[in-house]
Amino acid sequence: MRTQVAIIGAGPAGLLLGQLLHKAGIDNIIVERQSGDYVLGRIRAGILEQVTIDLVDEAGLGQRMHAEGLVHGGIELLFKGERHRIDLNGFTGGKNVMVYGQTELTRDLMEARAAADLQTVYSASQVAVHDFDSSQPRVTFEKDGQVHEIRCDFIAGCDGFHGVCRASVPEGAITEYEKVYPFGWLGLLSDTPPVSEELIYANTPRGFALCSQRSLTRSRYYLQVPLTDKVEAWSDDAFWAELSLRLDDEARERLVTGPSLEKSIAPLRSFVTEPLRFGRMFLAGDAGHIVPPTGAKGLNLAASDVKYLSTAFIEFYRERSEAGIDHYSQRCLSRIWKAERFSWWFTSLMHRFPETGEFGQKIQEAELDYLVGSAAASTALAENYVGLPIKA
Ligand code: RFL
Ligand code: PHB
Repeated sequence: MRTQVAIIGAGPAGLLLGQLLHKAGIDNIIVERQSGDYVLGRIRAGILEQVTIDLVDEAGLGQRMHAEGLVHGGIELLFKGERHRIDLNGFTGGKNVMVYGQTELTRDLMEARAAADLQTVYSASQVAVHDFDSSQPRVTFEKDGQVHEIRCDFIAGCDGFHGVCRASVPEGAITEYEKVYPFGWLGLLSDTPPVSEELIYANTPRGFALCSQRSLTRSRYYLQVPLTDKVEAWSDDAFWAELSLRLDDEARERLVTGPSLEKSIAPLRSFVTEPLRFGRMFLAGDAGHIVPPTGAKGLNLAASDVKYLSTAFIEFYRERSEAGIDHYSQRCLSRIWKAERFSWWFTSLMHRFPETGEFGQKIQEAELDYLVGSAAASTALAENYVGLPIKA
């Protein structure tokens, strides 16, 4: 097989890149380790920034997103038993975010790819990348007991945190920065109406909680839990009881409970790889960086990487210019580190840390008090939450 860009991973980064390249007339093949159903079954992100919405529109796939996505102009912060609204729209001169699940976005991208008859190899095993330090990189994989090879101009490593691309870089050529948090998020999805119109981020003596949603009839809730907790030990009843204890009186009364459609525990991590380019292989999305989910930045960062990478490839093929390729790492990392900082800060502000004593607790409360009372601090939160602009 031969293609221009071999994309490893059919998550949102890989699928979006494939679509943008296809629109620009650049040939690509996606190789994915899992089946399509498995990829669609993963419940993950829920919030899209304007930058991501624009990119989905650019790919020509925004129709269902605009019809079904819910535009949110604010979030609520709950602490010391009271809720305070941050007017995202007001503090950013009219910017919003959109509630549209990663699952739905992935479905739109998969359907468009199938409709355009673009090649995606699902359930590929033994995926390996070769010769990316030369001008003729290769990808090999096994499918149905046979070994296949793709010869290509470039490899896009969109294979997530546990992928093969980053792992194939020689040790001395890569620097990794990491922070692991001493807790996880237990998430529950249910077909119940959301407890509130907007998202509620709660800092409570029992730990952090988040009330999110996927639609007017589907809710997504999260609880901060110790890393030692096992999801099997959390019955639905136990989840609802604990969530209830972390809400304010009004939300507690409004909370509608129901059977879980999905329940899982995710660890929280901050992680950045530098650089993101290794010869003719490029890392994009979770393959190159991870943020704790508190700032809702993971999927949106994957989208901004893809914007820079697709632009760089288009420049390369149309204008024979390597400028975009040469600047890829630096352009991405500048935006990535700002999102890392925001996600780390918001995580630190909203969670209970085992090592923080009463002093730390008081400082957190003072910062939250300051945040909701200061237009300057609220503006800083709002402009980061809706997403920093993509620089050309
Ligand atoms: P993905 O989605 O992990 O996709 C990578 C794909 O690569 C495949 N793969 C391989 N394929 C071939 N060969 C191999 N050797 C391979 N190894 C792996 C995998 O099977 C997979 O299909 O990465 P991508 O595309 O970079 O997308 C990143 C996002 O998925 C991620 O950042 C977000 O989900 C993070 N995230 C959130 N982001 C937001 O922007 N807003 C949110 O509200 C938000 N909430 C969340 C989140 C992530 C969460 N978890 C579970 C980590 C909430 C949670 C709970
Ligand atoms: C979600 O709906 O899954 C979600 C929303 C906001 C976050 C994290 C996750 O900050």
